[in-house]
Amino acid sequence: MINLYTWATPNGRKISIMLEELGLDYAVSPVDLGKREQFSAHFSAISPNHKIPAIVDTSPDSDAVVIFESGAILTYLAEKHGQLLAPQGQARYSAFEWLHWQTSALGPMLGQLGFFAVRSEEKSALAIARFTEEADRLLSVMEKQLSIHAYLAGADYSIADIACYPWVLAATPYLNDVLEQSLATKPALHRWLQLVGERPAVKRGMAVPTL
Ligand SMILES: N[C@@H](CCC(=O)N[C@@H](CS)C(=O)NCC(=O)O)C(=O)O
Repeated sequence: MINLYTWATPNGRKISIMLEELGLDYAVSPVDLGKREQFSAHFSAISPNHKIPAIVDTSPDSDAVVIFESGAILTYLAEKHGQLLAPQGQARYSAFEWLHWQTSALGPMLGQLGFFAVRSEEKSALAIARFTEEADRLLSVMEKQLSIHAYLAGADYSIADIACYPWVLAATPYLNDVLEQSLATKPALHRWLQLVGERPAVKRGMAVPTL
């Protein structure tokens, strides 16, 4: 059985989508970030960076595994089950490119933009301009890729799409004030959002955790 430590955020939902896509039985342990449960002794032993998502896999078919960082978890699950990641060649490494691009660039930039433009009481024009510009640049990179290929890593849906989808979906309403113009000029991105969003496993994964 896999135990998923998660919360109602884009990073957490990447993993519930993946588990739903694979059709695995899993338990959900909500980590209430508002109550600072990410700093509890129990969770710190699983995720020393104090962030969700993390998994503990005690399935009888392999040795017990504990993993934090969404990119590592997606790679582990894809390799273990031989799905959603090409076994070799360009498609495999394209999936890794976009997966790492998401965790190192798209996620952090949209996260910082959300902090400065929405959550922070003090509004810094310089910070908002900087992160809006960078978020727009990244979304344009994605738009270009998706205007050439059906999915981020090429012709097939992969862990790269799973990593990016909850972030782009969240940005469309949450960051609409600052990204409206950017999002309005990205038809391929909207095509992809709809294509990925209509998958039954994605719908189920986006509803985890139930609060
Ligand atoms: N690079 C990490 C980022 C994880 C992350 O930022 N998680 C957020 C929720 S979306 C979190 O746990 N925040 C708690 C905190 O910052 O205290 C990943 O991809 O797993």
